[in-house]
Amino acid sequence: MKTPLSFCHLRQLRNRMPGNITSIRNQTLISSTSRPLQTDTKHDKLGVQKQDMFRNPLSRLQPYLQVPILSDKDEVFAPTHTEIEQGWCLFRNDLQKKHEIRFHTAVVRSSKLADFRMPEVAFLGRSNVGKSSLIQAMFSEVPNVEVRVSRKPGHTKTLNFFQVGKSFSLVDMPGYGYNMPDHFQESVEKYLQTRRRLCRTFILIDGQVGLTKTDEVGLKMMEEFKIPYVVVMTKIDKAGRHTLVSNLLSFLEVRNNSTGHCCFPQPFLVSSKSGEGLALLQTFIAYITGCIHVEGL
Ligand SMILES: Nc1nc2c(ncn2[C@@H]2O[C@H](COP(=O)(O)OP(=O)(O)OP(=O)(O)O)[C@@H](O)[C@H]2O)c(=O)[nH]1
Ligand SMILES: [Mg+2]
Repeated sequence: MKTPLSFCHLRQLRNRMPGNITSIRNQTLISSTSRPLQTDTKHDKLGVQKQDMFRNPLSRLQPYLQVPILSDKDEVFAPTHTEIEQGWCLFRNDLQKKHEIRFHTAVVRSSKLADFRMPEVAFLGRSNVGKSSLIQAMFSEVPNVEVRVSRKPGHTKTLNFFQVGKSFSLVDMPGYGYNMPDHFQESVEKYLQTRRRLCRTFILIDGQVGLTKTDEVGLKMMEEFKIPYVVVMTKIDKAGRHTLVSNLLSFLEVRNNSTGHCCFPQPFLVSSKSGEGLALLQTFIAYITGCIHVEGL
């Protein structure tokens, strides 16, 4: 009998993805004669300028690839500047309009949790990939909301709910893989499989490290559980351009070979340190939770 998949099987997987995904990389990176790809030096890191805050980081990488990152048949999220501003505004307190962001609750088991009567979006990924940092960065304009981050993997141990006005909740979760909590199956997996108002799960992948075996199993399990998810590549400020392009292509190859249809085709690239990509992600969250309308989708 086939053993049901569980994230708990990921506890031991700490090794990196074996470097067998080379086919797309080799074919599609523009050769060094046509447009030089710099090596991963400190100068090569993505330094975000203020005017770039609303820009999709993918657009910086596209010139280095011969094929489009997203094909014509992919659903592409490309909001206008005004729509991004609308999405971004939801992540700030506006007490006059009674839009308040606050920490709501921390639980291990969600089965007894009340229905908060608003959509929820959850953040999942390997321990230390940057889940809590991403939520912290999205709430950077809300000083009274504390989101704890740590260099030590396995820091977040509970499902932490943050309420964004009456619009939606963001759920920070324990990471899987190294130092994952024993209750992971009962807490996180159960939540993912049973929570009625969970509208999308964001799976975070480290942009510098790339897709690991652990991440691959995680993605496979989302397909198996039939849970709609979106991939977010984190820490892009740390990754050199070449590394980032390569890791992005590895993910796209896995996505293209996946038989399921739960993955939103467009990956989001973010840095919680520089802020790059955050406004676009915030707008996407506002859009999928039904808070804003985006033309052309
Ligand atoms: N340079 C850089 N470092 C980051 C970024 N995001 C997170 N980090 C660092 O990565 C480490 C882990 O971050 P967390 O946000 O605690 O990671 P997590 O996924 O919540 O980890 P667990 O709760 O242990 O599962 C911390 O030292 C962060 O400062 C980023 O965008 N850029
Ligand atoms: Mg955390």
